[in-house]
Amino acid sequence: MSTRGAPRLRRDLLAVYLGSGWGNARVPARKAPGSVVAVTEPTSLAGASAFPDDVPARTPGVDADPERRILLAAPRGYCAGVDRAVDTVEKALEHYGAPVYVRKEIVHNKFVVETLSKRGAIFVSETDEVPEGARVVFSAHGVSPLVHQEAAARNLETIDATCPLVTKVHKEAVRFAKGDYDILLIGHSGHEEVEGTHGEAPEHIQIVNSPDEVDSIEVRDPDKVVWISQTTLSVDEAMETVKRLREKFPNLHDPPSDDICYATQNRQVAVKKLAPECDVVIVVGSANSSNSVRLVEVAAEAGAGAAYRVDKADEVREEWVRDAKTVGLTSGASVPEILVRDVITRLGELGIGHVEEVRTASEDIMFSLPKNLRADLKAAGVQPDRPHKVRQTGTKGARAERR
Ligand code: 2E4
Ligand code: SF4
Repeated sequence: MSTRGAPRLRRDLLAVYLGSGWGNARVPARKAPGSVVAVTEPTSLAGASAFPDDVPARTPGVDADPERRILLAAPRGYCAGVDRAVDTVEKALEHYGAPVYVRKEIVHNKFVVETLSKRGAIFVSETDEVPEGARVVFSAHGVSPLVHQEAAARNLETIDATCPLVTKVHKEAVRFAKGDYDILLIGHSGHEEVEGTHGEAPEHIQIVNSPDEVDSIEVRDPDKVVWISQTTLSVDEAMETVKRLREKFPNLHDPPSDDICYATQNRQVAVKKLAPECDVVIVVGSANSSNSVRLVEVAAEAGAGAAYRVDKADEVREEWVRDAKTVGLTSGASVPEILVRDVITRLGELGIGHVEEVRTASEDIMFSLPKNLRADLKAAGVQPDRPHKVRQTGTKGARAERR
């Protein structure tokens, strides 16, 4: 079976983008032809991060007030780990055929999950819902070793779409557990990523949900304690927790590199920059998306008049923006750009038609597909359309601003 659908789709979408007009242009108050909203359901959801997002969409035909504007955050939307995970499910469907089982939501976005379901993905909560011997994809958030064992016991063909930056944190946990450290995992209990990381060394790891929990933590040896974290936390809140931990354990060890990933940091830096100028900030993302919810909090803390999360354009309420001169707009790492474009259109219909981009970093990162899927595609003669090695560049923007 061919996997050429995705590249074809990219050209389709690129044509839509090119047709939508570039630049921070003031939009005349008239119906514009070639509206980007025509595409509500793309052929593929992967590859969005490959699109240039350095210029905003032009708002289609509206009676827009030129004095009212949208500040569009960049970077926003898909990160490299999400793009890879979504591409993994799409390529698995194309190559092996439906159904392909997926343990948990591949990423925490309703539209992505609904769209992939329509194409033949079956989302399950646990591996025991997958028929013996069937193929199952593990989500971008990662799984504990126990889940791998359960899958092996049922002879499942697994494809692991865990983001490499989550895997990096798992490896840190294993290494520090081997060194017999007490590991303090800053993150939200119950979140899939935290469950997966915790499962690497449950006897060594304690979860710290917030700065206030620090007081009640007890360790075996205060000189042999290390902190690690979930990848999608608020940087400021996590640093507050670390500060409190260090007050309690002055010899607290740091992880070898940032666990809060480049994408989380970059999106927070961008929304922080625009929030003080905004009467309201709208974040596109699903309710269970940790990084999207953090963007709402970060926007509010950085001075936005108000901040709201929406899954899709029709959730934007007229009263939120009725008196707004400046509306900030961003999206979480699991959000396809098409949903942001729809919100721009909705805001245009509400009279806000001038789009300005606020860019704080550029990203140039792409992760290769999971190894066994890549091998199967190669054996079938399918050309990969992404690198074979993990490439990580472009993360310095966020770090430079934070430190
Ligand atoms: C894996 C790790 O973790 P969060 O709830 O923010 O996940 P979401 O699926 O919304 O974003 C992608 C992702 C996946 C982030 N980190
Ligand atoms: Fe990976 Fe970061 Fe994206 Fe999570 S937000 S999937 S850790 S790149």
